[in-house]
Amino acid sequence: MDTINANITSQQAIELEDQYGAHNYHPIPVVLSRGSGIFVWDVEGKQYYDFLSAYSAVNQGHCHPKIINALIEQAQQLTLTSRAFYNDVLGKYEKFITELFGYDKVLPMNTGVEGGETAVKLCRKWAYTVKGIPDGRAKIIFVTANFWGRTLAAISSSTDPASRNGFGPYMPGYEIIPYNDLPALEKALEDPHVAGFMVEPIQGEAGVVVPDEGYLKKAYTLCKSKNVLFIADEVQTGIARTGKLYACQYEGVKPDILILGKALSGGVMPVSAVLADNEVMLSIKPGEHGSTFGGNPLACAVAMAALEVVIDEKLAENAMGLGEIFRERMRALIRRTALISLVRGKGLLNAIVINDTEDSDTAWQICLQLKDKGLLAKPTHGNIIRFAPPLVITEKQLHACCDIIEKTIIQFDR
Ligand code: IF1
Repeated sequence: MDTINANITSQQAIELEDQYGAHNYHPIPVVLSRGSGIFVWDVEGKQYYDFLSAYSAVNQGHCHPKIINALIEQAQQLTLTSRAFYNDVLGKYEKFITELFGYDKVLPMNTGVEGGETAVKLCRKWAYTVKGIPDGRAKIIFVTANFWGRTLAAISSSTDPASRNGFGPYMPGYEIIPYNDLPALEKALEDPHVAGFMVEPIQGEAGVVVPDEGYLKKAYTLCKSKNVLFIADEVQTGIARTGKLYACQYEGVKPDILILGKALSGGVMPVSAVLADNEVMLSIKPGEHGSTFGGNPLACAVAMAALEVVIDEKLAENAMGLGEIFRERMRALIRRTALISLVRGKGLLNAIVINDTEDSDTAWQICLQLKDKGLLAKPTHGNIIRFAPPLVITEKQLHACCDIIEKTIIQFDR
């Protein structure tokens, strides 16, 4: 087939996807063929700053040499054994990641949503075998505008019509309360059948929504007072993105179950992990949960390298410092234009809110103009743009990017 090896134009690539791929996405019209660090290039060779980082999966930058080397070296040794046999990398990785995050045990999975599923299953199993909730009655509390993936268990907790509608029937055993609402949590926790509370420390999909200071700490304390597991979905906020190794650290909260994904592999392959201490983790017994690929040697080698890069290159510290600069630049911009009203976020997970309605296409139009000026970002909802560059960005580069954003917003014209 010619199309497989021949170089194609952006237009041809878009047409192929349109004709042969399911229409479950609506991408920004740019066709990327190469990435390095904070940059990606399209098939015509145009260079862009990547301000999405594959939804925070490439925190370490595109094709980080240390991670790619780990991938290549391990790929030449052994890629997959299944968990029917031991392999010589999994144990090393498990020791490394549990010591780094301070947990007794890890359960390795692949995608973020599998991490969430694992957490929910683990929580239910713990509820029946340790907490003593009657079988089949365990309840897990979620919050409005949560996002943890596309499986039926995940969309059953969703309040977003696009994610949820038309895919029923839905999974029972959930209760949804408003985000950032401690009295609502306190009330929901009165039900003795509540087993867990699952929350993103900063809501990504919702548009980088940061809860009030103290919310996570207080929510954790409330959960503890009712012997309810506090489950943190740090698939997007974890791995240094918000300026800490994981975002709950801002409030000194150690979740009972911590879910990681995305940048755990530096964006090289799907690698997720669920961390918990023995009392929780050992409630799942052999044969009760797993995955063909979870804990495969390739993933383990890649994840160790990806975590080492985060530590060696001080990516959390960089995200923390540069995040302050980014938000300050955006606040200066807000004083100059009526087009944007707000910047919010932590570390290098930020968003600006456009002064327009949620169903407008202003954010989309701005993103198209940013693309023309060499910066890629994606709208979330009609009036929010998320800015999340790889954490290896330098201060000088960040200023150059803020210049592009500033110029685009000031000149914005539809
Ligand atoms: C898509 C947004 C981001 C996540 C959190 C678990 C998962 C995700 C907090 C599941 C995934 C994604 C998936 C991606 C779009 C996306 C997203 F646009 F919806 F808002 F990142 F911000 N927990 N987030 O954010 O991880 O199974 O995908 O590995 O197209 O669905 P996954």
